[in-house]
Amino acid sequence: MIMSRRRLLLVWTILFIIVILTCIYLPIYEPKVKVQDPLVSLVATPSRNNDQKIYNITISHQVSQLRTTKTQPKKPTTIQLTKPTTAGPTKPKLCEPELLVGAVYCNKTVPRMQEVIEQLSVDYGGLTKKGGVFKPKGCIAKNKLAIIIPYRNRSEHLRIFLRHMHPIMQRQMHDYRIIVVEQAGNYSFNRAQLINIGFLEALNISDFECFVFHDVDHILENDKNDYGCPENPRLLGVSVDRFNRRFPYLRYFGGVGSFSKEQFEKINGYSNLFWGWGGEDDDAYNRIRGAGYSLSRPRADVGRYMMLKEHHFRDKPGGNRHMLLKTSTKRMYTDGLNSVKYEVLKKTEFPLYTHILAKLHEELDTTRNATDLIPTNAVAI
Ligand code: BGN
Repeated sequence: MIMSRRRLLLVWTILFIIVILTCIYLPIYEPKVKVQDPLVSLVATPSRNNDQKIYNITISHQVSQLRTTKTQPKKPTTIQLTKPTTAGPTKPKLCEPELLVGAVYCNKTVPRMQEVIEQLSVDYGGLTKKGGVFKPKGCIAKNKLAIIIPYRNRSEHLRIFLRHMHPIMQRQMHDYRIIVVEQAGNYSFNRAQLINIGFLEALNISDFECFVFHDVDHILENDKNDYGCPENPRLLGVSVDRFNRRFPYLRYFGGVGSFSKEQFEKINGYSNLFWGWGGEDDDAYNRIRGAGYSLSRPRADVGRYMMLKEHHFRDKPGGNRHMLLKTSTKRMYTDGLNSVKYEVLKKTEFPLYTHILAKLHEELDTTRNATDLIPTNAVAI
């Protein structure tokens, strides 16, 4: 009886020791498993500043889980508790604009540049970086876009334009830069050369894939008019108040046009020979068709623009434009991007745009006959 009581006591003691040891061992063991995979909790904490970091950490998390599974038995409770439920994709997605509203209000009052800077610049809590640059966060923009503005002496329009366009481009989620190319001096304006210069200088800044050539007095009225890369050269300004909302004529390519880099190179840019107002856009239309592209356009209610009238001094119409238009497709491979001559006098990154002041080669004016530039072996397209 005594023996059996002793035995019973021994059994209880052993059981007691086991219970004590288990209690001591478990709390030590549990944190060890958590510490083994500290990256998991990092994944669940989204970082707004460093998307690449999130991506790397997510991968590390998966690798670390694999390693755990191989070397020791899986502990499902621990993994379930700490595994993030929301950190889904391993790679950032393509940007999809979700904040577009369609018709937008156009504020035509003229602001001071400082007011616009205070509304939009990162220096004041806005989203636009120095040089007029924006890149969406948390997703990959479909393309890299340069918005080129041929410009001279339209400061009021530029301020209205910047205040209006930056927020729209940001809602469209483009990775973009606004580049204003200003013609130095008082010689007659050459919109087409400024466009060519803008294209070439933009490519010196970055590897842009899409280009929008934009008159500064055109204010977009519908934010669903997409400025991204078009499949074919695209006329974005279809319905303009100045033309009473009527499409001017079938071959019209003025105001706002968009190209991919390849398309613009294929047509060799615009002609350099159109000094003064008019014709260069019709010539561009001929090149587009001559290179075998069809022209695309948005629906009229989407490609809607208001044209700023005040502070507008129109240049004299170019005297030789009618004659030049007869030879568009014959000149297109010798007169254009590959023949433009200019000098960049100044390049500045202002808070809301990149400014390029260019001096053009004015002797290329009407002193030359258009036919001088047609190579003798040219084939008409
Ligand atoms: C046209 C101009 C275009 C201009 C539109 C709209 C010419 C060439 C001679 C026929 N074309 O007349 O450049 O965009 O008007 O204003 O002048």
